Amino acid sequence: MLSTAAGFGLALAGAAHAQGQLEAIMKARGLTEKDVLAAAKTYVPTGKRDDFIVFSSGGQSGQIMVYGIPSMRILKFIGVFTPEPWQGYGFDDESKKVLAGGRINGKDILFGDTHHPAISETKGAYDGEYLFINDKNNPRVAVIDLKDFETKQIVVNPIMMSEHGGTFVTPNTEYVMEATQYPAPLGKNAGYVPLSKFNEKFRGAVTYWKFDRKKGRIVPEESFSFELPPYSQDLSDAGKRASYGWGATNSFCSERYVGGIEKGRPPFEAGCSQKDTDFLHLTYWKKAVDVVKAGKVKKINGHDVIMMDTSIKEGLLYLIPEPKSPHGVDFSPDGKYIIVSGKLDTHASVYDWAKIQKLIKAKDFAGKDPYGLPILDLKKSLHTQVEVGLGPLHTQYDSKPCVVYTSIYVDSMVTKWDYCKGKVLDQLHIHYNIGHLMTMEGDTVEPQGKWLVSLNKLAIDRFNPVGPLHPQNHQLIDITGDKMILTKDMPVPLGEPHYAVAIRASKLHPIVRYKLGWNSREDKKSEFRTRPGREKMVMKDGVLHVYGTVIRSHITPEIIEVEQGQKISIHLTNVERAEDETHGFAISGTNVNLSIEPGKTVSATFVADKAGVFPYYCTEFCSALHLEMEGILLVRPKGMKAQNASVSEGQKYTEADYKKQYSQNLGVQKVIDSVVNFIVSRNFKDYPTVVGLVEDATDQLKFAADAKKKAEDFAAKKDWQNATLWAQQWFQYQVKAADIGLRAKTYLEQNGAKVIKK
Ligand code: CUK
Ligand code: CUA
Repeated sequence: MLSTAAGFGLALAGAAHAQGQLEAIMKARGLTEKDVLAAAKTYVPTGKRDDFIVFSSGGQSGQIMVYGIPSMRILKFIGVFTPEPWQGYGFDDESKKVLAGGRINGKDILFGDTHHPAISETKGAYDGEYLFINDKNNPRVAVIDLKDFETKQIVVNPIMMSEHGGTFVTPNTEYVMEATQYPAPLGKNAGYVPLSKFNEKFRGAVTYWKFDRKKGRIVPEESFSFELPPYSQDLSDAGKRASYGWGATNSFCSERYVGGIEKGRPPFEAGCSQKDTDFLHLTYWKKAVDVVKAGKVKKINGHDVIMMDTSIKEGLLYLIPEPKSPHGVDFSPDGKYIIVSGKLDTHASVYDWAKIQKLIKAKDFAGKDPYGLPILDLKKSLHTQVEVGLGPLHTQYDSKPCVVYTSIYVDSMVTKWDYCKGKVLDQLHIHYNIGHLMTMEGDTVEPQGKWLVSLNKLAIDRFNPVGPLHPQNHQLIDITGDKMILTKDMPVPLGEPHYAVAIRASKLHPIVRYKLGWNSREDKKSEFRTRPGREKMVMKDGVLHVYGTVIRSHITPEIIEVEQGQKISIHLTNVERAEDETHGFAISGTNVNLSIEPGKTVSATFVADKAGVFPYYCTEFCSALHLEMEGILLVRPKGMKAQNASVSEGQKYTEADYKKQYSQNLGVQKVIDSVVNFIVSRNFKDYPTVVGLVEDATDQLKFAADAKKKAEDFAAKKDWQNATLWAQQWFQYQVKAADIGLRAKTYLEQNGAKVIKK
């Protein structure tokens, strides 16, 4: 045994050795102390988890990217507007239905230009239940359930032709905001209107989509919009606390310029930046709900729209000038201030909500816009303006009171400043041309501080070159001290993320498996769910329905034979209860590709229009015999009779083969028994992970006993072929049970399980 002193000496020597090693590595790799500190702050050791989870827009990939902070490790790309093969999204019938919800005039739109994700809120704080994101181009909104990180719904805006100011949720997720970008006549089928009618016929709008929390879906019939002037509306934000009940949407091009460079007119960029100010729109959604209920709306394409005249009469819509080509609009956590930045101005403007409300109450207006909307006086609404840098865009809030961060596009910089006192605190260069930025829960009533991510548009020289199309660059910045410290770069290789939101990881509670036979896209038991042993094929209305199961390591059925031209609907249920035992299913040359997570039931419907032999298999390396997780689709030419069902196998088995396998299995059983003894003599029930594994192993042992019985029955009939094959199958189940049992045993050993008396 070591004496204490000797042990202490060894530890010291060890520390000195490690120090020497660290220095050697720093020298060899040319790392500074600053680099090593940044690495130490952000490194998440293997097996450890991140503190915050980011949901980032995937830009024109139409997906959402999920990653951790501080590690910046990517966890998932969620298919939203775009098919995503790994998740089977857009391949199985269930998710095709979700994508079909996003069809426009009957046309599949299989991409989206995602900009702004929003996490559902309760009392203005993230609750971690749902996620929303918009599609600027088409324009649509999607709902993602954070129980399983799957897209559940896509709704098409009924009146807009383009949008940008979405998605932003009201403080209890009563509504999800979506505002237009480029004006057009309202109504999806408004048809052609010449540009000479721009001022009279073109319009903007802001839609308040009603969200039903219980169902987890947007309810289009209970949603409504405000008609807005044909300015190019831009971003939105929902008021909170002091400003609860209101929404803000800013705009550019209030000049209402219509372009025409090909006719010798100055281009849009000149015509749209003529005036010194554009307009911030304030919409009083809380009161508007009653106005809609009272029926004071116009139905456009079946959708309730509050026209500008009504808004004026009811006091629902106000304008405030904002300098110059503004972009971001962000309410402070207490809702008492709104910060707006002008892209062509060096200032950020801080509006005072109390002053705004006073002006509205006193009907103290500076004038009217061409549509009669009341305009509040800029100076009288302002708290302060601060010079933050050239091309300020977006602002996020710190956990420290009055502290904010604004992205400065042209200067490639983040400016940290105090919006109460109106002074700049710090500036940090980023690489390069920052768009949005994000602090932890920084757009809620309780920002968490700690980290800031700079979502840069350009990466230029930061990474190993991969051709002319560069990845974007997300940079992680430590904001705990007075000075911002840049710690890490992360290439984003899928599209241009505009905005991202970060939630404390402990607020998310995703499931690890579905209830058995689950239609995840509709959140209910699938009508096609199938239990093991109940697999069947049924012809119904001319469609061959295959009710199958998948479990390590087989697909049931293994052979499907049809006549050419047959419509087939394959419904597969993953009957695994284990964590992380997803199976895939793909058939050669058919575009059938499924992802079947534990418990899930999914379907693939297709016409077997070509005669031939089409192997199918599991696409996830799920077990030692994953490659054997296979089957065959046989498509007979039209009119050809089915051959008799006998199969010719390559291998013949004898009584000796059977006995050899049988005795081997008995040996394996002894090993399994010893593992089982180890587990049940420990307090394994205190470990949910192990309880799950034990359930799984118990299943496998049941299957093993079943196969053993079949082997013995065939042996009794001296059918050595089937007896040996079933003995082999019995062995397969044993291997799986042993594999799971050993995982459970290791877990118990590593987590200090105690021996209990039996
Ligand atoms: S936007 Cu892209 S940088 Cu769509 Cu929010 Cu500002
Ligand atoms: Cu299931 Cu591979």
